[in-house]
Amino acid sequence: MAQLNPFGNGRFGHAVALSGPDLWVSQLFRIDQEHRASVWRYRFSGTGTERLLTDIHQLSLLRHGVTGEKLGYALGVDRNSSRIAVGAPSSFLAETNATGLVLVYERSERLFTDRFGTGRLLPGAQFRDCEGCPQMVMIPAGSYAQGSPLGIAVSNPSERPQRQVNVPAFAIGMTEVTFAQWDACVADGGCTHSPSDSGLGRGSRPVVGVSRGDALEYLAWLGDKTGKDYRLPSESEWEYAARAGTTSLFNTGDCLGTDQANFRGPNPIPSCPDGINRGLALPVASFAPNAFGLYDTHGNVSEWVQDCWNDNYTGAPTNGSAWMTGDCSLAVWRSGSYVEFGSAVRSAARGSHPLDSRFANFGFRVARSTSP
Ligand SMILES: [Ca+2]
Repeated sequence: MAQLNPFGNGRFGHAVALSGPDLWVSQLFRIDQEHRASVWRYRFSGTGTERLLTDIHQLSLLRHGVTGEKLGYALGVDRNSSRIAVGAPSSFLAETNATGLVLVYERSERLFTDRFGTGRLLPGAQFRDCEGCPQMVMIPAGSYAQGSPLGIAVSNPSERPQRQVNVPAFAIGMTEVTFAQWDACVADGGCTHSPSDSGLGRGSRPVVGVSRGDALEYLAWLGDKTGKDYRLPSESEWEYAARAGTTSLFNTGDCLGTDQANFRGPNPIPSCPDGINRGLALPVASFAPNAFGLYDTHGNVSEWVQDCWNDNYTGAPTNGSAWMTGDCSLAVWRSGSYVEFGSAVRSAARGSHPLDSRFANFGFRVARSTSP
């Protein structure tokens, strides 16, 4: 499928490339006063996109007797790029399949939902499998270099050899799991451990004081509740998601500031500007997300992942799966936390602790596989 790219912040929202003189426009949308979408089926036979624009626009106006502007939707063609746009600004994603069928995905409160039973969520789509469940982000399949190359002074031998990993599409928590999400599991009898918040408050702060075993209880409960296969991310998935296409030390570049993440700012990467030391976990999503829309992949709290510990990447899987051999008495962590120096919150930084470790600066985020 040709995936749509938004074209600017204009009135047409998102756009899709068209090809061929005939087009089935199988879904057109109107947003009603309650911001709900309605669907009609139209067929257009045109000789060009400009003709198409006219037809769609006129039919829409005829059928509904109101202007798109008034109802908060817009249809049209970007004349410069000859792309058709469907939907309200920032309200829809659309794409065409091989036969020119336009699929449109409704956006509501930053939630992209497949309305047409294709079972497919676009990269960047966000969803939640239940009320109170972690918000998930669809991560596109891709290939990247995991770990650190030789010659990076702040890196560790455990991050080598750097190697190419192919990661299938999957979904990962937009944020670290929060106390509110954890407490729902405790209240429901799914989680046996109720960790202290050390007087900082619960709610949207990341849950801490949970071991990897505790995290597995939460994931099992979440799986039962939703019927989905929730799990911890693999190390490869975690780093791929954290990098979001970047190859630098951080997804912000080779420096990270304490206006970008929560870590021990007075000890940044050498030659990078100093920051502050907050000394506590902040509510999740207190800083800007990375390019995949994920928050706090650098610092705040460290995050347990699925793999067994290995001292280096020699022999590690290259298909994105977790490495389930090695020292399985140790749980691997990623992200680093508010207590760590800059070097320990890098995208490639990794370490381990015994499985039953419960620390005030350790939490986790969830993941689950998705159908292609
Ligand atoms: Ca984190």
